[in-house]
Amino acid sequence: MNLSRRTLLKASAAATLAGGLGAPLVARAQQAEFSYKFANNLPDVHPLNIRAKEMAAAIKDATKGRFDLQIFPNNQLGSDTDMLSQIRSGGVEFFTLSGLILATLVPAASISGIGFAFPDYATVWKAMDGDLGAHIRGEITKANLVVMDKIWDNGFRQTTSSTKPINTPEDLKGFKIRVPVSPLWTSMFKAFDAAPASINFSEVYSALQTKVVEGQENPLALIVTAKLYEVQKYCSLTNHMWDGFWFLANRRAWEKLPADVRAIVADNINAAALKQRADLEKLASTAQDELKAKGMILNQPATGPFRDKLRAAGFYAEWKGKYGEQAWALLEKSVGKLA
Ligand code: X2X
Repeated sequence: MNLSRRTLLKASAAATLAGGLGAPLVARAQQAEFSYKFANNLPDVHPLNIRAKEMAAAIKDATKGRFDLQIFPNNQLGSDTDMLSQIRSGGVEFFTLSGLILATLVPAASISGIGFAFPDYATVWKAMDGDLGAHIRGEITKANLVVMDKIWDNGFRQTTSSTKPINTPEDLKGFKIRVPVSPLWTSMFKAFDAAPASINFSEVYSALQTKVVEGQENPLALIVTAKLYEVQKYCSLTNHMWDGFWFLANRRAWEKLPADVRAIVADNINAAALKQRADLEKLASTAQDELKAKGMILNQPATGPFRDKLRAAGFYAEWKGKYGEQAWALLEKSVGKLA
């Protein structure tokens, strides 16, 4: 042992005795003024977590070490339902959540997930960075959560199954499908006469593996990164809805930050969101080949009959009534007439 290391150990032992905290002196000297947790439900290798890691490093740099963002991917701190209550109580400081699941607290937040509303990404970002997104963020703020300006991407959702490909709406009849915990999702798959089961993402792999459900629906990037191809055979490109993650903060924790730190954190989160959107769009174009290589069988159903089925079941009329004329008009301003 060299001299400096021995000195250091002695110093830290002394600090432990004196402070009774057990933390080595060196580590304590480096501790950030603010150490905040960011929880999410996605795999470590998903673009959201890759960009979040990069963003955490940039924030640490820009705040000269004052702010440390600790990332907990993959439901390490609990399911979405658990985390939604944690972000409200302050158990976690940051959390990314699908607007559709957030709708269990903020009903307006699911409007962006209406079936077959968005034709493409250009229309999504124009609406979510425009009036529709502003309306939703206003409602989230009223529920006493802080939300960053730029929504992160989850993607356009596709349907997978262990039993059969989905080609027409009739194939969904009685289909045992996992949906996230959200009234809109359940309503939509009931309109298809499927048998939806609300299950948090933390339980999806095992629910598919044990065949509690036949299928599920998620964007290609997630089917790849969460390895759902290991427990599903068919992937039907139903493209039935777009989904994104609002970057939420606990209000008390957010307001505790000095204005300069707050600005750095928000700017970096929003900048990372834009990069993550681009990553996912790129991934979606290569993911089909990757899934085929893993042995999945892909098919591309015509979406018209699915839309017609939703219309005939009164799905659009029902949800227009729930969101109200004003919010529905904001959606239709972006995507055209739905109902
Ligand atoms: O739960 C899901 O399926 C997921 C990961 O896509 C969401 O967070 C909505």
